[in-house]
Amino acid sequence: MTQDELKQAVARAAIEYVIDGEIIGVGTGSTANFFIDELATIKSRIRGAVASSEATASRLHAHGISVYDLNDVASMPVYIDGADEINAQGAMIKGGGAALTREKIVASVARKFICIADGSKLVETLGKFPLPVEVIPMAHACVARALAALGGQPELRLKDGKPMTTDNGCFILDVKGLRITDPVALEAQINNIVGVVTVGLFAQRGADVGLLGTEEGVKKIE
Ligand code: ABF
Repeated sequence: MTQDELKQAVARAAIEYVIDGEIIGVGTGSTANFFIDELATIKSRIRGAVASSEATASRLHAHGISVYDLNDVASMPVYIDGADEINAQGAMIKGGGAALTREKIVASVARKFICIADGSKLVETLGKFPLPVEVIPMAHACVARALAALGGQPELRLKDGKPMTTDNGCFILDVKGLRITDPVALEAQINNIVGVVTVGLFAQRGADVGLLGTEEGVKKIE
């Protein structure tokens, strides 16, 4: 199976977690896009969705799915999103798609986080994928120094030769060289650096269920 077929399989499997008559939180990225396309096939069963990025909102709109402002939604049963890495405990690295802050906010309002990914994202120790950290633009250099002091090698993410700007008007530092043995502690530590908006470690609030696409079928971790 191709990687896209594995992503499609988990996207389809995630439909079983959608609750009729409710609002669903929807993540960002290619796996989340497959999920949005599946969601469109059952759109009459849901009230609508909250999007974790402008790109996801556009795709939901294109399918005729109502997109709610998070400020108008007090709670939602489920948030479904991809990941760049996930471990067996459900801790994740996210943010390769630069939507980490909105993803973390929407996930925080959901009662259950379902992570969908192809099996290659399952790792024993997080950190091979560079850890994204969203930062306030004026602070990128001082935050980079603080991340280097933690043992990482931060690099400012560029697009067309300029710092890439997120949906929130901020920058991203991608931190290589971290072997993350205690993701909960490192998440708290990086969150504490002045100038950091969000760290792409989702460990304090990790995935409740992971659906991983493998050649042997969809594997579930919870
Ligand atoms: C989002 O999309 C992210 O937080 C993660 O960076 C990325 C995963 O992308 P894909 O599904 O394309 O591998 O969920």
